[in-house]
Amino acid sequence: MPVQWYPGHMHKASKDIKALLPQVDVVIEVLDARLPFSSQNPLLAALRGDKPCIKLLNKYDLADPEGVARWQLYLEQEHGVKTLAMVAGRPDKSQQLQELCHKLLPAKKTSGRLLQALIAGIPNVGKSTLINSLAGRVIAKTGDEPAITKNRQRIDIGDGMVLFDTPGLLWPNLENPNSGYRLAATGAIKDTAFSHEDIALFVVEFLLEQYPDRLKQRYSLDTLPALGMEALALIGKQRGCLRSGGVVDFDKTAKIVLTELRGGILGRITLENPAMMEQELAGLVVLREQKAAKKQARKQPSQNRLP
Ligand SMILES: Nc1nc2c(ncn2[C@@H]2O[C@H](COP(=O)(O)OP(=O)(O)OP(=O)(O)O)[C@@H](O)[C@H]2O)c(=O)[nH]1
Ligand SMILES: [Mg+2]
Repeated sequence: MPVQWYPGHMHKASKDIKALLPQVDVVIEVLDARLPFSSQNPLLAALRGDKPCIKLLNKYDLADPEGVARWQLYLEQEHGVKTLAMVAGRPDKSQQLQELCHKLLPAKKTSGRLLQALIAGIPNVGKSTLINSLAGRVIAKTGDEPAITKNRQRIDIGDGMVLFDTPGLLWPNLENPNSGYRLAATGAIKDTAFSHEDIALFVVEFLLEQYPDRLKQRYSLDTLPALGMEALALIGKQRGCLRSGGVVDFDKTAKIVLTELRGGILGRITLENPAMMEQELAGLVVLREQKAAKKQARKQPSQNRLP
């Protein structure tokens, strides 16, 4: 089922989280390690205030370790924030997470009170997989389709810890067009205005810049063209994605590139870095100002118009 981001969803999620927060000792924000900026929920930081927060960079098995390390340094500059690179489902990593929670809040364990953690994150980042792994049994349904978790759950995972599953639906920041592309590239959002070809082109352009050797190796390309569209055409030819008359079938080629990216076949890749984020956030400020100015101009009386 496609995900739609109704204002009602946002309102309900914020209300539910606000109601739950007084009981919560630590917020565990699950992010996709390949896109820690684009997989954030834009309101969560404001909602959680100064509650301690662990940012879990999940799907670390698919992300570039160097890129993740850079994000960890960046994210931990924020007061009260710790990070952990995670592969949800791996027991050693679950153990590390529990240890980190107790380390952040040592008084809980010594006082014998339960440590209560809220697991929050946008759809498809791996929250349910993580909860099942922490609980040691299947509690939450998991799946490739976003928006599977519907109801709030309180789960005792032992060792003095209780989890709350994300209530409601937390949406990603789709105001930034590049974030939309990256979320679509990883398969986090399926219902987008972009075609496979648009998304694959975005990915190939990024790979040409950041991971050119991976492209060369995977698609047996001796040299790389400067343009993404040309690279996509070469990949199509290599993979025999041709229509009659030898014309490249871009849709088929795009699907191959996206499947290989999502499955980690192109190697471990991180799709954004803190510098890109800063630049895109600055671009968004300009975009918002332009929109506000246009709105204001529409509201102005027609004094400047000719009679
Ligand atoms: N490779 C990899 N896949 C993961 C990892 N964690 C989760 N997944 C996969 O990602 C998909 C989504 O996982 P879920 O646990 O259902 O995600 P969710 O955040 O609960 O999603 P919603 O309930 O829709 O909000 C599933 O196919 C999981 O198997 C991970 O660390 N590595
Ligand atoms: Mg879930």
